[in-house]
Order: sequence, then structure tokens, then C-alpha cells
Amino acid sequence: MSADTTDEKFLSTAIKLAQRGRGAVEPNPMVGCLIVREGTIVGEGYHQKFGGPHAEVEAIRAAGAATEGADAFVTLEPCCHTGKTGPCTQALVDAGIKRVVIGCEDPNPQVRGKGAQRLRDAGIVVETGVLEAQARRLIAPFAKLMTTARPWVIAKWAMTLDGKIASHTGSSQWITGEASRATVHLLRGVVDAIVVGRGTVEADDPLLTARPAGPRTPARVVLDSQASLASGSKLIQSIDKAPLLVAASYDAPTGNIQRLAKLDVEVIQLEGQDHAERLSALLDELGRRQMANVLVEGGGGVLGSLLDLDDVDEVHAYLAPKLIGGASSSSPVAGIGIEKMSEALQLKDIEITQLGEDIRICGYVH
Ligand code: AOF
Ligand code: ZN
Repeated sequence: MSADTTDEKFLSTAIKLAQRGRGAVEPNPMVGCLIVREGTIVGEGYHQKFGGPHAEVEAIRAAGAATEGADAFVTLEPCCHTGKTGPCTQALVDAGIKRVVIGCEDPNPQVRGKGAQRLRDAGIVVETGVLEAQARRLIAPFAKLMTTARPWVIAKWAMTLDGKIASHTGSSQWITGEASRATVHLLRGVVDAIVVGRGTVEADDPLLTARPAGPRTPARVVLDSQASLASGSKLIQSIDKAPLLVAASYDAPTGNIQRLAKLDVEVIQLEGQDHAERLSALLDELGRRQMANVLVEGGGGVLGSLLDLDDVDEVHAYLAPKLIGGASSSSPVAGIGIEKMSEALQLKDIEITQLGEDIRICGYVH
């Protein structure tokens, strides 16, 4: 193997290691680090928990005395500032590391290039941009929140083979099988919020919790301009299981807001003349709350507005081999839509997975 492919191999392992922190480190980035000496991994580490030690510190600790003269492979540029923990650049220097291979730059303005420079200044050989595209994907939610103050938006839907999310009478449970639904619960357990429209709550009366629970308990958010969510809904009945946020407009009747507040529902009122404007305001609000990942589960109106706003970052579409027909049966993404097929959003880095008899297609919008 050439030096480059060896570097990529170790960095790829570090990326997999980093992913173990998903759901536990946010809004921090997932980061993985390997210490390698004469071609052998002598220490592994990853950022395990928000506020906890960084990946480099974990890997250096695991390697013990073997760090002297070794290489470090880090998915993200090592930090050079003191946050909740000390600078990783100093830890690498103190450990006697002679070469650092980095996946991508840290978009945090306190670091951005300065971390790599600090290492070079200390006489360490630094290679940057190894498996850069993958390393950037790994930190995409962190990078988006850091640079736009908005969360990463994952749009999820399940549809029949003929593109419907419910029958013409509104029947929708269940389109996909158990294996598909289990993966949705895994995803719910690593995000900060699950967003749905009021119509979806009325049609499906969902709980919107992760079952089994994951490392993170997502807040449940309902777009409900009049704050009219029924007191008997499962969302309200399960208020002790996960926070519930109703995103209303300034036109919402005070009586409705007071009724929900008494039931421990948090009601926020959003600026905006229409659903799309208020959805945009909601993303700003969730960003202010330092939410890095938001899962939007429908319905078609909400997903359509998101698409019209160009605010979808990632898509998880489940396709079940069922036919239901019906001119009036709903499809997953409504809104105004795009005029020409030549202007359709083309997803990138597509991943196709078979789950029981269903197919899941995941991809990135940008
Ligand atoms: C690294 N290695 O494993 C991580 C880094 O508040 P702190 O001290 O945890 O610092 C958080 C910032 O450090 C975060 O915004 C990002 O810039 C960087 N994250 N850096 O060298 C790591 N998680
Ligand atoms: Zn650090």
C-alpha cells in the first residue's frame, strides 16, 4: 500500500470510531482519533460525551508511553483553544507525536486552521484533507449549526410503491414493516427534535418517542398555528416521556395557549405570515436552542414547505412494496414544488438499504 492509502485506511477507522459518539456529543462534533506506531494502532479514542474529553486525549491516554514518536489520525482538526477541556494541540505536542493526519478543518472560528498551524509551529508534520468529504459529512450538523445557527434537517417519510403516504380515507398504519420502523426509532434516539404538522397528529395520533430509548431524548415539536392540539392526544398524555413544544402563530387564541401551558406543553409563537415563514422561524429557534439535528416526519405540507424553502439537508425515504392507488391519496412532499424535472433536487452520496421487504434510500441534498 502506498503511504496515501494507508493514511486513508487509518482515517476511515477513525471515522467509524467517531460515529460511536452519535447522539451523545451534540452539539459538539463527532470526532475519532487513532495513535499509530510503525503501522500498528497503539491507541484509539473518540469524543464520547458533550463536555467530556476530546478524541485525541482519549487516544493518547489509551496509548500510554507508546505515543512518543507516533502518528495521530484525527477526523477533525485538533482544537487549540480552551473550552470545557484543554487544547488538543498541546496534548499532542506533550505526548511526543511526530505526525498528525487530519480529515477536515474545524469550522469553529476559535480553531479554523489555527489548530493545524499550532502543530506545525511545534515541528509536527501535518497532513490535511485526508478523506475530507467523509470527514466533513461526519461533522455536517455541527458545521451547519456553527456557520448558520440552524440545525441540520433530516426529512423522513414512508410511502407505498405508488408514492402514497395514506389511503384516500386517511389510513396510514402501517406502510412499512417492523425492520424499517426499528431503524426510524434508532434515528429518533440520536436527534434533538422530531417535527410534525398538526395534520399528522390528527391523522396518526403518534407518540413520537424513540422506542427503545437512544442516547438522546428528542423534543417533540408540533407545527400548530392555532395551538389547537387536543388534550387527549397521545403526545400530551405522554408529556412525562419527552418534552413537547407547540409552535403556534401570533394569532393563536390565548385560551388555547393557556390550556396547553397548564398541561406542561411549551407553546412558542412564531413570526411569519404563512406556514413556510413560520417553519423557517422555527428552525432559527431550534438553532438558538443549540439543536444540531432535527428530524421532520411529515406530513406532506410540512415537508413540501421545507423543500420550497430549500431547508432539507438529508433525506431518509422508505419505500414499501405495496400499492394503494387513489387520486386523492396523499403523497410525501406537497408544497408548491419545483417546476421542471431538469431543476429537481438530485440527492448525493446515496445509500440504499433493504429492510425486510422495504427499501430505504438515504441521501444528502447539498
Ligand atoms: C477536538 N477533538 O474530540 C472535539 C473537538 O467545549 P469543548 O472543550 O468540548 O470544545 C468544543 C469545541 O472543540 C467544538 O466546538 C469543536 O470546535 C472542538 N471539538 N475538537 O480537537 C474533539 N470534539
Ligand atoms: Zn480538542
